[in-house]
Amino acid sequence: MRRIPEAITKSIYETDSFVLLTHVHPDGDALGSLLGLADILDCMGKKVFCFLEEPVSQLYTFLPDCDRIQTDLVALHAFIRAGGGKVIAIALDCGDDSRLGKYKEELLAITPFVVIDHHKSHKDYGEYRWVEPSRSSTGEMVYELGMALGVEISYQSAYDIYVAICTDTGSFRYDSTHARTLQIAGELVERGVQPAEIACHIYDNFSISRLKLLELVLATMRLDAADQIACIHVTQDMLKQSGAELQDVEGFIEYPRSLRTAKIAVFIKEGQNGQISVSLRAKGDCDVAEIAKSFNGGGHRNAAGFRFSDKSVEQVRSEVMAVLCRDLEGNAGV
Ligand SMILES: [Mn+2]
Repeated sequence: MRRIPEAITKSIYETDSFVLLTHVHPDGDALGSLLGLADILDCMGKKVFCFLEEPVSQLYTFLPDCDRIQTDLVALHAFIRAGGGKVIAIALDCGDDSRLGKYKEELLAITPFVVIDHHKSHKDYGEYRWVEPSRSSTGEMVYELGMALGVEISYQSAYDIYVAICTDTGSFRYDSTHARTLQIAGELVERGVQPAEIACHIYDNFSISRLKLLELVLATMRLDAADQIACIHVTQDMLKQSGAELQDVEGFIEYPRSLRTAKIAVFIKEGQNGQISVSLRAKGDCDVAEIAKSFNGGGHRNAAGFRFSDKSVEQVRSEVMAVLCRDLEGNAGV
């Protein structure tokens, strides 16, 4: 485990106002890290502005403090002005500055710009960076940062950080789960976090429309490479038919991934405006980060993704499946 760059802890001590940011379409790690760090900074008596370009997905509104996240750019500018130019931006769990969203340029203009991330395919941006791909989650790093800053982690922060770690490790199942990950989770539980309560919010919280959407999506499953690749997809039509939203598909890729023979799970999502995004999950020693990179995407060894804007779901599927089949063949017998 690497040391936290001193420039980061030093500038946190010396600054009063913080803008916290994360990637677009934030997942549990993004939101948990953001809110967990916000609470740590609160405890240090700092002023904190949590900014997202869109409201939090209803999958995560159970996070008790998620209503502190603001989407108002005018309020953000007012906060920066009030800070008298001495404001730090901290981007959490964002491996690529293009994922900061549509206000990227304005956000990057805040200096110093600090980046805390664990993506394997991390692209360098910002002044101060603490990037550790071996970490299970950015939430784990936020916990270490809180410790390094000498802050007593509150129940609130512990809750947020636990959600971050739990979601990014698939409930401590992925191979990014290390002894330190579980140690930290244990320390969070000692601070009052109840794993069963959080698991209930994350996993046993489907709406009827979401479950209907799952039914439609699972019906699209196609297998290839002797059942080693399992591919599902979702279309705008299915969203209409079920009454669900695209954000409801979070976690659906776990189903093709759960197939005994599957080495790679693929999930193709048709967004609005013809955007197609592809998520990949790998089991064992398959490295999907490299494959995602070849499609101009990124991610981790076991979880990665990329996007297209000018192809149909069918075109994307045949193209991606062909590359994955070749990749599996290439690795056969190694
Ligand atoms: Mn993450």
